[in-house]
Amino acid sequence: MVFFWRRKTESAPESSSPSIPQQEAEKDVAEIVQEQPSPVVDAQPQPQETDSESQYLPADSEGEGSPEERPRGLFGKLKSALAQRIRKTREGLVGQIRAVIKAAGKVDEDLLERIEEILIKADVGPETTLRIIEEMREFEARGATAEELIAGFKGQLMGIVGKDHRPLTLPDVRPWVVLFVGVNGTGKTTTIGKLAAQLRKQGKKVMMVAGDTFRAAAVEQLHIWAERTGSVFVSKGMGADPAGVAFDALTQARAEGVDVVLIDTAGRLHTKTNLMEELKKIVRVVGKQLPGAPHDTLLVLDATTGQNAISQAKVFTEAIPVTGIVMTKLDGTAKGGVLIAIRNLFPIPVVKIGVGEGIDDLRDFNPQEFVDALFEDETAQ
Ligand SMILES: Nc1nc2c(ncn2[C@@H]2O[C@H](COP(=O)(O)OP(=O)(O)OP(=O)(O)O)[C@@H](O)[C@H]2O)c(=O)[nH]1
Ligand SMILES: [Mg+2]
Repeated sequence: MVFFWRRKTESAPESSSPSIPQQEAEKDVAEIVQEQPSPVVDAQPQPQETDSESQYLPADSEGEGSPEERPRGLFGKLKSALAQRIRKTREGLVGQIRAVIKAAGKVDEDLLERIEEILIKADVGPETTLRIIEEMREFEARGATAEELIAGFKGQLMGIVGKDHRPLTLPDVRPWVVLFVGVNGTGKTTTIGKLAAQLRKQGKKVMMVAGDTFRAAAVEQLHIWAERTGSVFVSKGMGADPAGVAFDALTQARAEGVDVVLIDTAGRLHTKTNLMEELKKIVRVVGKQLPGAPHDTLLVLDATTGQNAISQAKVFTEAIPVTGIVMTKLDGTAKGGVLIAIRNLFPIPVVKIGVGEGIDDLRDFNPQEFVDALFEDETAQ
């Protein structure tokens, strides 16, 4: 499998993208300038069948997590906060593997089969599980002890999630334009709100752009986050052409000296080709308006969807140049193993993780800290 990944910088303007020809970008911009202000809708609204509108409001919690995720007493306080948040994945993945290794006492084929089962159940995915098991066979071949296998497993995970890691950093460009993409309900808007809060704390002037023009509630949800974080809010209401909204927003951002522009997009089904075309159009238009932009395109994936996140990553990375992944909802799910699969299959760094609904529940993804948290051992204390 070959996946397309490219980190765009100002020195790598839009013309370097094979999927965004210059002519197309010029045509899009000409269209937008001509068509405004009449709204253009070239995709069907995505019905929100199961979600109540209230779920789109920012959570009141300030990152405390659910009671079961909170550290309990002195013992709990010894645990790292991250280990608490990813408790279910930690127990379902490393906890169980550690238990079967300890119970087996020796490394043999039977043990490797049990480990394989646990990895699959923890959503590490077939390809990545196979890779891990193949590497573990080498431990079996040289008669490794149970302890050596556990330590080796930690090294394997670190090798996968740490490979080509790159944190999300503010580049030396102004405005820094970040586009958020991902299917319905993964946490794009919430992540924009949380990231804006972090950037505001650093004294940055932040603009939020309502590029999800399918639902009135989506625009309002972003508006609430903008007010809550003291960010500039740009919207042209429901039904407006998202590329047009982004185009105007960048004009305003440059005029007002905005440091960071965060563009929200609709959570669309990746199976709808016209919707992916619309994302491509946003990328083209933004790049035409400001060469090098979007400087980062972050794909937001929901850990609770397990293996679906992999097919989403495939579709989005093939359509547009994704520079980083945000994996949300790692709190409260046992499916967090999908992060390992994603890192094994895509040469795209996970830059942020969502560990709760609160404004402070977005963390930098630090591979070492993540693996250490997965390996925190309650039974050892
Ligand atoms: N537990 C938990 N919930 C989260 C996290 N991130 C987002 N959510 C919740 O997920 C739900 C959907 O989040 P949104 O930000 O609206 O998702 P979206 O991708 O913008 O959705 P659409 O606009 O429909 O495409 C909300 O209830 C959020 O509070 C997270 O890290 N942990
Ligand atoms: Mg949204």
